[in-house]
Amino acid sequence: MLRRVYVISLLFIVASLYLSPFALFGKERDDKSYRYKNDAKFKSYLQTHHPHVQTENLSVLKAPVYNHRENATFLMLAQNHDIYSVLETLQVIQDRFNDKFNYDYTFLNDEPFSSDFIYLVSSYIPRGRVNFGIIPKKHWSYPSHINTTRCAEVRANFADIPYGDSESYRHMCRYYSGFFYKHEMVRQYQYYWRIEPDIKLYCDVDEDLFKTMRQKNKKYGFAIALFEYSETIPTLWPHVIKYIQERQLQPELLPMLTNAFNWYNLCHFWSNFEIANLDVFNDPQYENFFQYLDSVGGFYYERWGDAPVHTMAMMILLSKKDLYWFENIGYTHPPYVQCPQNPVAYVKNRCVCNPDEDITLNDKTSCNSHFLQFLQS
Ligand SMILES: Nc1nc2c(ncn2[C@@H]2O[C@H](COP(=O)(O)OP(=O)(O)O)[C@@H](O)[C@H]2O)c(=O)[nH]1
Ligand SMILES: [Mg+2]
Repeated sequence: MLRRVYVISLLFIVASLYLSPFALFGKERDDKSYRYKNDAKFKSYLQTHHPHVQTENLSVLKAPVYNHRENATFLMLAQNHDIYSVLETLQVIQDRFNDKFNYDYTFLNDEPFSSDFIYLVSSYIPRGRVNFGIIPKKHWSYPSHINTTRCAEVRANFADIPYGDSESYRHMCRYYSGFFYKHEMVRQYQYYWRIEPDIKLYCDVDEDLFKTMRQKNKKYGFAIALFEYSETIPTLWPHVIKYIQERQLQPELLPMLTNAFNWYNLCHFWSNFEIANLDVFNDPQYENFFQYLDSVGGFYYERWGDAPVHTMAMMILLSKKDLYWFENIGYTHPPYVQCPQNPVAYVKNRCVCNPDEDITLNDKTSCNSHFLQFLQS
């Protein structure tokens, strides 16, 4: 009798490893999640829920993952028409890194994702959870204190600078500056790795970079660092200095961003690659900083990018020991490349980039060596 109880308990435990708790206990499944079992069922699910009625966030649960992972997700903002560039990004991320580690993905969009986008992306990712989130309208539109007539005039005058005439680009930069971490699908994670359509990894990544972040107690990790177009941020630095002085802050990292004329040196972490601990963004001090920047209107009256904003926020909130340069990552977001210089790492990690094209060595176009000198001083 006792043996039978043992066998039945064992079977129950084994079954619970393979089936969802809902299947075991017959509970209703959360309707924002879909367990992806087969193509035909998934397609018919999407047909009834998408594209016209995706009013809610959707999580697609692929094959379960049992290896020990950090609580982390890839994060990508994308539009439906980006689908094939998104798949190219997924190909390199999966092949070079994530087939080993099986981290979740979170895709966000200011419009509902199409059923094609959801189907193709979910089909490509073999394991884990894939989140498709809708950005709330109030996070992707003008705040009430902004004068939209003035915005339109600014856009017309900024036509000569990159994205200077774009309204959606400004919403995007403001979203990445002050809202992405508030999205309910992002809030469930501790770390994120930002990716974009059309980026590439040039080398295998055998190390779990999220684990590296935790074990080294790092808060913000970067790859390429560049100079910002000064025309996009005429008043950002004076505002940030005012913010610092009014609060009598003494940021340890202030010299990292200050030039010989005591002005902003234009250096910033190129934020299309970021691996960070979300606690930094959820810190009330970050919120306070963002609210201040938002109140003065520079996201719309100029064209402040999220990259200098993140960099300046990190300058205010963090210290040297919190920052981490992912030196051995082979990475590109066109047109710039980071290609590992260490020949042993290059061969071991099966890199395919040209080391001579590495921008991080070039002091005229990149801020990496400046940052590094400061961080190691
Ligand atoms: N959903 C959505 N995503 C956007 C929009 N504009 C840009 N993005 C995303 O925001 C990120 C940065 O935009 P991108 O066009 O690559 O800017 P760049 O890297 O500065 O040239 C990318 O992940 C884009 O897919 C938009 O209007 N809607
Ligand atoms: Mg981009």
